[in-house]
Amino acid sequence: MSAVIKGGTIVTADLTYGADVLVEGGKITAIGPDLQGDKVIDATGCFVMPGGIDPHTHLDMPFMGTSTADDFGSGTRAALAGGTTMVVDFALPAPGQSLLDALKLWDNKSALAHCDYSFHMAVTWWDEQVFDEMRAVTERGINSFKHFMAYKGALMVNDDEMFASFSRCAELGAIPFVHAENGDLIAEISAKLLARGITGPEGHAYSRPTAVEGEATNRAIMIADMAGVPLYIVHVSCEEAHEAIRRAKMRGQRVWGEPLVQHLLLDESEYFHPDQDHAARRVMSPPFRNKQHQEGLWAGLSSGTLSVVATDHCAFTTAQKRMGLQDFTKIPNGTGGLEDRLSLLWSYGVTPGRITMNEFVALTSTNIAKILNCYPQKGAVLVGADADLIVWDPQKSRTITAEKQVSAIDYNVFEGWEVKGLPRYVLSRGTIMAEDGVLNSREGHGEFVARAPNGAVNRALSTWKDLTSPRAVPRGGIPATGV
Ligand code: DUC
Ligand code: ZN
Ligand code: ZN
Ligand code: ZN
Repeated sequence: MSAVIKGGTIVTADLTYGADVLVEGGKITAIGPDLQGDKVIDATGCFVMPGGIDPHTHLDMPFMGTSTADDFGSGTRAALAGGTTMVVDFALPAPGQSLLDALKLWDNKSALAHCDYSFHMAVTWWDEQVFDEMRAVTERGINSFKHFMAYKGALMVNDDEMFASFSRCAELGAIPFVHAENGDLIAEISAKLLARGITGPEGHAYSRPTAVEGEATNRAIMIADMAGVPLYIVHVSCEEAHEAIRRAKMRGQRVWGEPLVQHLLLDESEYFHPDQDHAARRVMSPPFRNKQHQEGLWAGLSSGTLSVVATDHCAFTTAQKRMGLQDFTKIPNGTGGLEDRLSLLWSYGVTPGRITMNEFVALTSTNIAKILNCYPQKGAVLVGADADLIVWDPQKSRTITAEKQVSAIDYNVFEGWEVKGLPRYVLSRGTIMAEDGVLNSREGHGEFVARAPNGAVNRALSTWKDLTSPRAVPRGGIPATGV
């Protein structure tokens, strides 16, 4: 059984052209004029693009005394409804838990997946066992390791642990990811705010000023340089962090920055809303910033200093958010966005001319597929690639509302936003999963996408510059475990 996507305009990260796409056995088998297939998928007036890849989700994740409300079932259905055909979720070992045990847990959770998925492995503690297990994790097809510089006393790793783990990533050809916020300072500032009687959600914004993100981003970049490893910085929300990435790139460091669609569009005024529920529902870390920071992020997307737009989809219900009614530090951190990322970025990025259609594809799919080393299986409209495709109708519009969403939560942080540009068809490995917003997907259809180690290692510039000095440390010369 073959299908041909007919009459559309193909948009990739670098080309825009009219052609049909033939799909057979889950793969793209031909691209060209006047192709024939058993079934015709009409793309007249539409753009044919690679399905979205959201590299930053937290599905069915225990966090802050509760668990995220979307699991791999509702989460991947929400993804497909909006045109995202692959998610990369974070396997999160509890401190002291074996990485491989955590992976087993995430393998079980992902049995519900309706679209393809992969994992990053979080490093939330450090010893010889973690060092050893990191190799086994890469052999399981995971080439990215996440580090939290915040969440002190829970997930946070210290600089020595981060340096050891980054050095191990360098040896394994894996990419470290960081949540860059200074967890020590956040804990101090939060305690001071609570002591002064600032307990509401606005305290969350006060407790995490842009400086704590900028400081941590600079620190992570310099540690990555000393370890001689590339670095991926998740949820870049402010100019201080963005500026650190710009400078690192100019120095010749391979560093990528990922803003979220929420930070591009929502600002800090949300935390000062008179309705406490409204504000608490928008509590995530880092918090939303002011308009100047937003403009900086948009500029980074068009100039290429920021590489990927994700969501950090981490959805909690209003009831869960109310756990922090008396104390903002107890509001589970996280917002949704998986379902609306593409239509929002199209409507508020492509339509007003902030980014081009080709940049849209790069930012939502192709760039991250390359970074994570699953390109061109994913993120491409090429013969041989997986037929994860969207037929995108630029005329189709709707108003975002929780009432009609797939995500399991009872609100949407973009409630009332108008979008124009939505998928007409969403295909996962050649099968139509959604048509005009109506899902026809299947639990268990989603497959794990294995990703080999990435060849894109960095030389440590800090060492390289000093190579002639007697104090120079050759790359790899510092024992990775520190013992
Ligand atoms: N930030 C969030 O808002 N939620 C999950 C974890 C994170 O870093
Ligand atoms: Zn984070
Ligand atoms: Zn409200
Ligand atoms: Zn996250």
